[in-house]
Amino acid sequence: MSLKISAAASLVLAFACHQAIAAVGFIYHDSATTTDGEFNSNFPIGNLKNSGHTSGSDQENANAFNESYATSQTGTTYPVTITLDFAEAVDLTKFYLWNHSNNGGAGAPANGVGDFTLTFYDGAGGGGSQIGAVFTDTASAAPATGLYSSEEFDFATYFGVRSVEFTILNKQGGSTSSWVAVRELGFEAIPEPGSLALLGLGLGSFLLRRRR
Ligand SMILES: [Ca+2]
Repeated sequence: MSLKISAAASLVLAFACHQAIAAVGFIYHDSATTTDGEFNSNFPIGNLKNSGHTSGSDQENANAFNESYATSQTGTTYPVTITLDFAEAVDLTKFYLWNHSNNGGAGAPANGVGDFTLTFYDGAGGGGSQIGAVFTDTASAAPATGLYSSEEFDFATYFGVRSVEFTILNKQGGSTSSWVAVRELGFEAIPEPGSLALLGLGLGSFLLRRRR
């Protein structure tokens, strides 16, 4: 193959490489399941991604009773495990959590997540091999009123993730009394190193052509 790639071909290559990057920036999981059921059909697991956020800075309204939470069943036994699946392998470097809030007075921030872990797998549904070490942290309570952004949890990148087990060990203050709720969650994905290198190669050859 000739190294004299035409400018047009370079652009096509760059575009093709860009398209090959599965998911970058703020992303939601593609599907989710939980071992602990739901409070009722108004608070299904699908509510973890029903706000249409595009960044962790996007805000939820603590005052709104809009049935936008995923809530485990009454009499929940802990830990509560939520398995988040991705249709394609992604490289994750940050977790965004919009914890449970007041829900217009019907609930309270105390019913939000307390201690939790994230376990990353290279197979779907918590299958395949575990990637790296388990991430452990404690979530802050959401405000009882007003607008609020996500709480961000940074970690060294987990590469090639197909599923994440989000394990809620307890609620705010360490309580394990009945149900726990989450308003919304997401992740930050970075480009695969290979895709980024190819994108650079494509753009680089295009710029080289322009300089001649
Ligand atoms: Ca939601």
